[in-house]
Amino acid sequence: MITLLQVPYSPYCIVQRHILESAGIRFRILNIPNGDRSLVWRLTKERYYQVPILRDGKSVLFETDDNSQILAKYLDDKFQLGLFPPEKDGLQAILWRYFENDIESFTFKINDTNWRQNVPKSDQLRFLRHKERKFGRGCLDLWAEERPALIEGLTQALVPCEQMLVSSPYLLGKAPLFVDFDLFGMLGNFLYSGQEKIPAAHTRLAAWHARMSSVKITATKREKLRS
Ligand SMILES: N[C@@H](CCC(=O)N[C@@H](CS)C(=O)NCC(=O)O)C(=O)O
Repeated sequence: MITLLQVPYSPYCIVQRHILESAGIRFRILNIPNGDRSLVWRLTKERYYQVPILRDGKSVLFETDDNSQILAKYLDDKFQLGLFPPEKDGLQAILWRYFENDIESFTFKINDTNWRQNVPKSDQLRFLRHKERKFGRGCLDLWAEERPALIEGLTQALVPCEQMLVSSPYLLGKAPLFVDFDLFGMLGNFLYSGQEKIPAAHTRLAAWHARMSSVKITATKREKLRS
């Protein structure tokens, strides 16, 4: 069975988790502490320490660069999910860069203002240290102060997404593709605390989000059941 190694609120983990759930694929979740990547390090033979990674039998899958999308493409290929139609390759590659950089630069900071609620107590010191070493001392308090501006920035950054949904139920047409799951993951991180809402101005996006929350995609190839 497939195992997803994740940190539950990580945007990139939510992308993979939601693909697996929406396709009805049987999988196990292994939550790892944000501050202790030793299992990921060991399973990837000391080649990777980020999350998510996937374990499928003897195979261990992980990203090779910021835009590799190895995990999603592996699931797409293995279960024939139709998330990467070739004619949309270029558009999807442009969109996921926008979602994972421009949108995520707002969503993760807003989510991190709820860090004491999201991160287990045993991991809070390592979390704080990790954030402050990367973004500077006091960054979490600063983002809490900047919250209104961050929400405004996110609202603006989401305008193109709202516009894409004017004439179709999903970002690139009638069916959800990888980029729908990708944006869903970034927003899933933003919404994780239960204290945030999709900006009210974006009614189409809110409807899309509700649709995506219970979407079913067809796995035309199923994993063989082992006897
Ligand atoms: N491009 C990667 C990004 C993964 C990533 O940035 N993961 C974050 C968690 S949200 C992480 O593990 N950061 C820990 C670190 O870099 O030390 C993907 O799509 O999976």
